[in-house]
Formats: sequence, C-alpha cells, structure tokens
Amino acid sequence: MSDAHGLDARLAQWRARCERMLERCLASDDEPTRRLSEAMRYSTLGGGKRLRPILVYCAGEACGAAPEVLDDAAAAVELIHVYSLVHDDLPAMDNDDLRRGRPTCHRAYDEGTAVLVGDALQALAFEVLAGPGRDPGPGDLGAAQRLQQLRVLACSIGTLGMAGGQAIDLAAAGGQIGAAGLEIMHRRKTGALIQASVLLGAIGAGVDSGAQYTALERYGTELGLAFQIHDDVLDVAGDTTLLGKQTGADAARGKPTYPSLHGLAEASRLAIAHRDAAIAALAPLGDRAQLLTQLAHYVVNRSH
Ligand code: GRG
Repeated sequence: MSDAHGLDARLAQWRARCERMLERCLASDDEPTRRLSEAMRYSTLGGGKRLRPILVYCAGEACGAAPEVLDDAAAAVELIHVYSLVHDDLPAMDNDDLRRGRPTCHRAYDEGTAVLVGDALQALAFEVLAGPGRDPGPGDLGAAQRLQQLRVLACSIGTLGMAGGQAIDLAAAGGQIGAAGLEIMHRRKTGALIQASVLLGAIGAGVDSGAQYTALERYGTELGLAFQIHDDVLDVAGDTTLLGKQTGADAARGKPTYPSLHGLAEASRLAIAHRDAAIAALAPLGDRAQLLTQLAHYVVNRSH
C-alpha cells in the first residue's frame, strides 16, 4: 500500500488497536475450555490484513468518530471474518490445509474444535458489539446505535449475506452459474461483510441515514466486489507464499470465478471498474474520503 498521504502509518495504528482489542476479547482463564480458547486465539491473532476493522476505523473517522467508539465494531467484524475463514476451511466446505501461512484450524486442532471455534467467535462478535451491558457513559455509544450496528452486522452474515453467499457457492461448484449469478454470490459471500464494516463505522459516528450513509453503502458494495474479483484474480495469478494459502484452489474445485467466466484480463478490468465506482460514490464526503479512496486502490493492488 502506498504511503502517499500517511496511509501506512494510519493502517499500522489501526492494526495495533485492533490487535489489542482482539487480545482483550479473547482472554480467558476458563480451564475446562482451555483448548477451545487456545484454538480461537490461534485462528484470530497474529495474522491477516485486518481490512474489515480498518474499514470500520476509516469510515468512522471520515464521519467524525473517535477511534474509541469504533473499537467494539472493529473487533466484531474481524471475529466474524475469522469465524467464516475457519468454517470455510473445513473438509465439509473447501477442505484447505493452509490459512494465513499456517495450518488451518482443523489441521492444527481437529474438526470438532474448528466448528466450535467458528461458533464461539460468532457469538463473541455479537457479545462485544452489544457492549458492556451497563448504561452508556459519556463518550460511549448509545443503545440505539449499538442496536443498529447489531442489525446491520447480523443481516450481512445471514441468508441474504455471507451464509447465503456460501450456500450459492457450494451449490455452484462444478456447475453453471452465469455472470449475474456469480456477482450475486460475491456480493453476499464477501461483499456484505465488507459493506457492513463500512456502515458500522458510519453508525458509530452517528451517521445512520442520509447522503453520507447512502454514499458509504454504495462504496461498501463496490469495494466488496472489487475485493472479491481481485481475490479471484490472485487465486490464478498470485503467489502461494505471499497469499499464505494455496493458489489455483478455485479452479481445482471447478468453482466459477471472474477469471474462469470472463478471462483474466477482463476480470482485472472489472475489479478496477468496481474500485473506481467505489471511489466515485465517496463524492458526498469530500476531502474526508481521502483514506477511504486510498484503501480502494489498495484493495485491487494488493499481492495477498
Ligand atoms: C462459512 C458461513 C461461512 C461463510 C464462509 C467469506 C467466506 C464464506 C469464506 C471465506 C473464504 C474465502 C477465502 C473467500 C475469499 C475472499 C476472502 C474472504 C478472502 C480472505 O479475506 P482476506 O484477504 O484475509 O481479508 P485475511 O487473512 O487478510 O484476513
């Protein structure tokens, strides 16, 4: 990612905040569940780009929020993301051995533990997002804002979001889905959580409707598609060591992808077109959208 406007430094700050939050959320001294907690920590800590928490912080800041009010949402979206990775890697889904450069959770532990890691991470995400269960103090998020964040996150990972997208993915392997079907699958499977991350940041800043909210909704949709199309491209043209997971996996499973449907060059062009649409959507935010604009460039330039 380029450091043209200090983005690298901001990313490092946000990643460090996110790591501290995740460490705190995953601390446990419950002896009977020591192995489960250890597997949750193994899967979550010390790896990954933390793109979704960064989107929470970046969108929240663009709308005027302090990072303190965004911490819970940032941790929640990463916990959900890790849950999806752990379940996606299971033998019943993609049956992957490598994730973030290390053995997948079910390889390092066992399948039953990996199922429970996903379940527990999902529950923990909503617990964290719901807040500490006391009346909000000065500077805390209000109950109405938290409720709206909970709703947005829940919708993004259910039937019309990530789980539904994964169901379409499972049904599509080896079959014909078509360009429109593939776009719907990507929008739900990966795009919905990316969009929700942006919106949770906005809601944390008190922006829950109006022109800025609509702009960020559009930005999130387009960014999510750009991200997933570029991910498809990396699966064909990327490097296993850099990616920390096996390349060519989609093709080996007969999965429809943008390169398999449109060809590599057209897939890359479409990723850039969605990036540009994401950037164009940010117009109502004016200068405050600079970092979000740079993040959009990063999403289609990244090598992993
Ligand atoms: C199991 C309900 C359920 C859903 C799984 C999102 C998903 C559905 C699975 C993820 C599998 C996958 C590899 C999708 C491709 C796009 C993607 C989410 C890549 C990984 O995200 P990154 O690149 O990963 O942000 P890091 O490791 O950097 O966090």
